[in-house]
Amino acid sequence: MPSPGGKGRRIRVGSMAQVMVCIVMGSANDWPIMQGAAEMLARFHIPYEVTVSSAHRAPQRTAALAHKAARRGVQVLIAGAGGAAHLAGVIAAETMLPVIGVPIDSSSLQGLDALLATVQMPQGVPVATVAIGKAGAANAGILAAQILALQDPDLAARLRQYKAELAAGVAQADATLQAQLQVQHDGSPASR
Ligand code: RP5
Repeated sequence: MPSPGGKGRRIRVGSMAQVMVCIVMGSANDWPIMQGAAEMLARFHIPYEVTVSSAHRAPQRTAALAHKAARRGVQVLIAGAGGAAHLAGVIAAETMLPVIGVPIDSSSLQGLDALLATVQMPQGVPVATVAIGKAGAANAGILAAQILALQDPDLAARLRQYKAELAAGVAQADATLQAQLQVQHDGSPASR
């Protein structure tokens, strides 16, 4: 997928299908992190779009984007920002769609500032805040998929398959570790 950019332009993936998830970033520089959310949505065959907007640098653009999202058929918004990260909160203030916030570690505080700014919403305006950085971005994509799967049995099946693969990976990692430990044990003087 190309880097997102261009004035007022949204990169759209799944061209013939209705966009279900809108990924918004405070800066195009957030893309290397937010790409993780896009990759998860693609993995689950969810049509999405990516755009840049900023709560501080482009407040009107951000409000308009949030206002129009539901009318355009978007069902979940993912907002990633760093520093004094108000993007997810401002979007949540302007829409009834679920908003997932990704704190990005782009400042000298390594994302702790973005985490607190994203998670500490006042009562009445929730933002589902995930972990700082890459794991959070990937989890935002998975969480969006889980929300959409409530109304989509095929998507739910793809998510179940993904979780089964995660569990199989853990079992495989343990089997590999046990084999290594066994070799070490068999080679130790005490076992001879
Ligand atoms: C935030 O400020 C953005 O989300 C980004 O993480 C950070 C720095 O933005 P740039 O100055 O790199 O555009 O609003």
